[in-house]
Order: sequence, then C-alpha cells, then structure tokens
Amino acid sequence: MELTFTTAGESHGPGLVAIVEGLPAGLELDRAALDREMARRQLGHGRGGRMKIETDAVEIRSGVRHGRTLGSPVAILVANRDYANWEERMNPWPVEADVEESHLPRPGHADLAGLQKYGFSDVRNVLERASARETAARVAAGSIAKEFLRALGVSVHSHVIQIASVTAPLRDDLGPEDFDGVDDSPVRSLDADASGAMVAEIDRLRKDNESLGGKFEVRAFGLVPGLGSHVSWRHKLDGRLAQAVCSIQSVKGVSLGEAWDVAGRPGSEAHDEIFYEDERGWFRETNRAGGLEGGMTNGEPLIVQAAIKPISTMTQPLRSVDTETKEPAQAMRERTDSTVVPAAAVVAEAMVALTLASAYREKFGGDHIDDVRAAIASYRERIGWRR
Ligand code: EPS
Repeated sequence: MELTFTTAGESHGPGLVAIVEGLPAGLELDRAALDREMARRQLGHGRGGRMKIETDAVEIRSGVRHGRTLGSPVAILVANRDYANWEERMNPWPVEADVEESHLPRPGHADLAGLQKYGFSDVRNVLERASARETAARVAAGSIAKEFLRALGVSVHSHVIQIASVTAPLRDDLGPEDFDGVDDSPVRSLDADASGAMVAEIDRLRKDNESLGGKFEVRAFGLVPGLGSHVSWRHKLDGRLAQAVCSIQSVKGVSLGEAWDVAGRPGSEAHDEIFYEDERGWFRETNRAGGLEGGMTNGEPLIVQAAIKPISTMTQPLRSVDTETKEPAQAMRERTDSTVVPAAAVVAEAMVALTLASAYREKFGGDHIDDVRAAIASYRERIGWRR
C-alpha cells in the first residue's frame, strides 16, 4: 500500500480539488487542525491582494465519516472565492462575452513553453494551472498526511532561513518545541532580528518593483529508521523528497542535511559516527546527513532545505515578445505577491509529510490505523529502537 495524491484546479476557476488515496481506516481527523494548515499557508509578509479575498478551508467530500477515515479515497474541495470575479473569463463552458486573450509571456513562468507545448494562443490557458494557487490543494492533502503522521508520533515543521539577501543564523539543535511560535513571525523566521530585517528587505524591494526569493528549511521529528530503501532508485527517500519539494512552484534547489557544505569537507568531517548505549540504544552525536543514509531514514531528524527564485510576475515587467505579433513587448502584469517564501515553507511541510506518510504506508501496511501502530511497535522491538 502506498499513499498517493493528486490535485486539480485553476487559480481563478471554480475551485481546487485534492484526492488522497491509501490512508488506513480509523484515523481520527481534527477539522480545526486541517483548517489551521490552510490558514498557515496564507500567512506571510509580502503576500498580495488575493489573500484578502480567500479564506481557505478544507471541505471533505468523501472517505471520512464522523471524523474518522474509512480507508477509501478522501476527496477534498477548496473553494476559490475569487471565481465570483472571474466567472466569465474562467467559466468551464462557453460564454457570450468576448474574453480577451493574453499574448505576453513572463520570463521565468510556464507561459511560453506551455503555449508552445499545448498549442494554445492564450497564455491564461497555461498560467491558471501553473499558478501557485494550486499549492492550497497540496496543503489540504498534506494536512491529512500530517494527521496520519501525528498518530504515529511524527511531526513536520518549517522555518524561513533567507529572504533575498537577509539570512537567519542556522541552529543545529532545533527540536519540535522550538517551532511553536514560528507562525507569529511575519516571515516565519525563528530569529527575531532576522525576521525584522527580512520584513524591511521585502518593503524596500517591493517599493523598487522587485520580487524576492529566499530559502526555507523543513524538519521532521520522530521518524523510525528504515523508511525508503537503498535497493532501487525509485524507492530512495532522498530522491523522492527532492522531487516532492522541487515540484513546488518557484523552487529551484533542494538540499538534504548539510549537502552543500559537506561537499567541500574531508570525509572525517562529513559523516555522523555511530554509537550504542544500553540505555539509549543507537544514536549519533551529529546529524550532517539530515537523517538520511542510503536513501533511508536513519532515525535522526530529517532536514530538508530549498531555494526559491523570486516570483516571475513583476510589477515592473521584464522584456518579452508578443506571441501573436512577434514584436518586442513587456511581459504581462497581474496582481501578484512580492514574496512567497513563508508560504512555500508551509507547502513544503505538506509535500514532506505526504512523502513520509507514503513511506510509512509502504513499510508498515495495515488496513486500520491500529494495524499500522502494531506493525511499527513490532519493528521498533526487532531493531531495539528506543526513541
Ligand atoms: C499567483 C498569483 C497570485 C497569488 C497566487 C499565485 O494570485 P492572483 O493572480 O489571483 O493575485 O496570490 O497564489 C494564490 C492565489 C494562493 O492561494 O497562494 C501565481 O501567479 O502563481
């Protein structure tokens, strides 16, 4: 059994859909916790006008009865309130009105390659699905994966570590409790000084009509060793996590553990030595590998970082070409965000949670959540895992 999910929906269409398949029956879902995840994704200094229109909520249409999963696919709707303003332009059916096309692809967006690939003349046919609005459906699916992981003692957290040129100091010793107040920072940074400097940087560059990128980190705690596998490329959890996080709109790089730093160090300073004590069982004193060895978890906290490019919709548009006339033109201008790094970190939590949840389903199977717990307990006993 694996856990899979798919999303559907256009940014200004009637709404988004997520279908999550492969959950065990009997998993208790907390409705407020699901909606909290949706609200967290809407946070962040640097968001644009759209977030004032939307109040995202999870609307469950199948697979759950009286707050518990049934083992069947869970279908979730997330409404687009903004559709009310786009009913003519985004109607699934023909409309009377003359709807104007856009022919001005943005550098950095899916616009031009999407037109070429799918044979459209209107950039909107591409951008509506390429839009990061789709990540609301990912977070809806991820909120359920997080509930599943929570039932197994696993938690997934994130924080922003860089916005444009402002970086936050990195800490090795973070535990789950250190993330308690992270959403109180307007940029979801754990460092108060960096948080203030990031807000100032967003305001400064926004005034200059610039968009901003940055970096975030996701950490997961409470994982057992042996999720994923070394035996085949497609089962390697490091590769699966990289794909899951790199598929988030605007993410251009993903690293696991201290990847980029380790590349320049001698081997003696690159790995995490192995220790065993009767009371503690297996442990490491460092976590340079970010909790992954040989494509498997090793029981240490999982650490994933990602780099996001600045948003490609610019208030001062870059040079482009009109796809109808082939004349030089400025790229299209639309209402947009200045930066989405704080929100993207929440989306990455969802993608990491979905990937880890799938790895748990593959390794431990089970039709009911109690079967899963029993299989994990028996595995922990076999390998002498004490944490
Ligand atoms: C986006 C453009 C903006 C963002 C949107 C992603 O939307 P709009 O064009 O309606 O102003 O707000 O993100 C969301 C709607 C969201 O929920 O995150 C884009 O072009 O990618």
